[in-house]
Amino acid sequence: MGKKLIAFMIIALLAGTGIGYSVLMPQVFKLQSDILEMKTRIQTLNSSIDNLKSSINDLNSSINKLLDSCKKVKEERDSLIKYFFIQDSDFAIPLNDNVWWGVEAWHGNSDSICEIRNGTLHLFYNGTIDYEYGNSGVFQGRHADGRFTLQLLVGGSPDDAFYGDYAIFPKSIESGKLRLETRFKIIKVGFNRYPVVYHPDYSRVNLGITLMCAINNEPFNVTAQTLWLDVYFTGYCLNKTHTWVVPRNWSYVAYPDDIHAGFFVEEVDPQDFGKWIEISIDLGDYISRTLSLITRVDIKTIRVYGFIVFVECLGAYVEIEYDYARTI
Ligand SMILES: [Ca+2]
Repeated sequence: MGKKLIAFMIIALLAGTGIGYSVLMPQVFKLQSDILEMKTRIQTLNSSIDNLKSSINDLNSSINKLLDSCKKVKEERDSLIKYFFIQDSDFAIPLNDNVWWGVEAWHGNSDSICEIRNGTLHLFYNGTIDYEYGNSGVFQGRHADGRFTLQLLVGGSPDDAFYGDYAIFPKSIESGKLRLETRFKIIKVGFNRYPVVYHPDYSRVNLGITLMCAINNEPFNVTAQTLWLDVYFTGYCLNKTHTWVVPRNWSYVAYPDDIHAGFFVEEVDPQDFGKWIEISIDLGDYISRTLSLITRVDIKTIRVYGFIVFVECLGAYVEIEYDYARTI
């Protein structure tokens, strides 16, 4: 007998006795129940997917709201930043008639020269003392010592600027927001005597602009901790025989009582004395970099009440002319 025939006979026998039905039916029920359960699980999964989708939408909407808030905060912060714009930046008005610039003469003496003539600021300082710096220069706004000229011109840009007591900067300023341009000529620099303070081996000459600032919400007066933020255009160390240029980007911070901090932003080689030097720097960047040097005080913002354009010496002398000093 063939195998096919035997199988047929067995199936016929099972069908005839009802055995096939009773054996297979529970499996069919089980399958149906499994299918039902799978359907339910798929429905649950679908509903979970819907819930997830809705959560994702909610999240997206929250993210958009947060982004909007960040944008608003940044816009508000930007509207709080006030730059200062230097008035009579070309040094066109003689000091006798000048309401913008006041004379700065720290440890001034009979040799000191501070005058505006022929469209330039002419400065000479002869540092004859050996125990402290002295300077010749002009200031604008309010001086830390209490003197003041007219208010500063402040604002987000020269077009929307107004007269105010101070410019305000956050600790970090975006690059490219505030530039300083100046043109000057160093006429002569020379050694007088060795100092008895700081460094006995060499005397010093610096020129630049110093911002006189209040820190955070602190007041600005002689008893407050004023920040003197120096942007030196160039500086020199001198002894009897040699003159060295202070390297570009050399920085310092000192906390004698007030805070003094700053950068040397350029180098003018002694062979270029007598030539006009033009400098254009990202002042906002140097302010930020200087503020990040100061670690002993937690600075959130500074207010610039005034600034000084100057030459200063310790045991040395310097004569220079500034053609202009402007912020843009
Ligand atoms: Ca000028």
